[in-house]
Amino acid sequence: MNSYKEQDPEIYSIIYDEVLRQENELQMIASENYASKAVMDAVGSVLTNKYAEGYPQKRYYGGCEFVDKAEELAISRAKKLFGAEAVNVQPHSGAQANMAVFLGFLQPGDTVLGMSLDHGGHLSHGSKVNFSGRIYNSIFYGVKESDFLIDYDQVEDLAIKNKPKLIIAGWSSYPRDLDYARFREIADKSGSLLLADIAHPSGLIAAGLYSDPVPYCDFVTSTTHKTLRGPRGGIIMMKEEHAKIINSRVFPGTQGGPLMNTIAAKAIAFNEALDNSFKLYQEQVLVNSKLLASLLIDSGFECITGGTDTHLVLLDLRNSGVTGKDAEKALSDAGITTNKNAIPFDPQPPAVASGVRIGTPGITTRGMKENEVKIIAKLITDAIKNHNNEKVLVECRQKVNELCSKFPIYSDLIS
Ligand code: DSN
Repeated sequence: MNSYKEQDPEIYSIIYDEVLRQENELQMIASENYASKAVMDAVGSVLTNKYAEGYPQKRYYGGCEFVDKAEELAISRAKKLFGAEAVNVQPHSGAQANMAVFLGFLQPGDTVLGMSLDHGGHLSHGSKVNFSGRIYNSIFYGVKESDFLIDYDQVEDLAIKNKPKLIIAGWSSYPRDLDYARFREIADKSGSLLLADIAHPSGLIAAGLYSDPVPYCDFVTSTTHKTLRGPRGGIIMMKEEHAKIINSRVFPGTQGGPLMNTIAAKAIAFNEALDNSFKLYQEQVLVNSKLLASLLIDSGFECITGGTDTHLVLLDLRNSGVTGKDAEKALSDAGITTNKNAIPFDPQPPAVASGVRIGTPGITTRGMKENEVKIIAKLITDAIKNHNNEKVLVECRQKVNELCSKFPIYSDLIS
């Protein structure tokens, strides 16, 4: 931090403010987490200087003898963590991991069946504003209006009728487990390849606390920075038979030089996730999210699906008289960072939305447990119910700051 304090005080001050924000406020965006100091140090290491196009032992540049070892270690640790036959650790993001699968096994115009974005899917699963919906023919399944659970019969009907080349099982705001065996059965009936995008639950999966897609899927993509708690990036797990094509679609297909600093940081994160303490952490993430859902329900809120099997809770604010946008702003004023989120069958446009997505990975990394979740549930309730009352929001913020000060996370970065 201090190395550029004098050289570039403007950027120094911006990063310092961000350190304070992350330290003093409750970070409850479900897709964010606090990476370890070791992970962040590796991202900021000299490996950022190294070009290494290609793969270990087959590079287009000299001087790769050490970064080769880092990538080999990242691959072997990821294989062990997820029980995968083959792994590519080079994707810069989850969306680019998905892109490599599309480019590897689909032709432009081929049909892809994914979860609809407004029911909890992801942009890169066929949205018209993304490459996946612009180049390919995307069709969507969703959840049932009665219980907000995935309509597997609809998945099957759509698959059999449209024979998609690829089916995607994955989500960014669905609070329940997935039935990968059922997805496999459907994919076999329709002759489709099956991709699981586990960007959100990958840490839970690594800890054995969410269904494991690896035995059922041709490809499993993930980000490395959400529940997995590594550096910002992507990864692809696959059957060995697909590795040659996938590797060639990552590089040179969609990317040039891999970010070797990030790959080393991924290796560190995978090692952290192989430790028993990571399982305990993920267990607490789930204890915290389930408790948060039940306390918010007790306070009069509705949660999509009535609870959660994951690290996230999706509040349904339709009957509360508050929009997702207003709730996000009130929570932010109270020092609790979340994001407004569409709920399935949302009457509001996405920029307003009727939901708020709240995640527990970040607070759990700070060491917060049931007692703190009780305080947080009360603060969330007070902030949303008093979204127009500045005095209450200021009081909530003071309580948030007090709570955070008892669970320091990056205090060594604060002078
Ligand atoms: N944008 C991420 C999320 O917040 O879920 C998914 O890529």
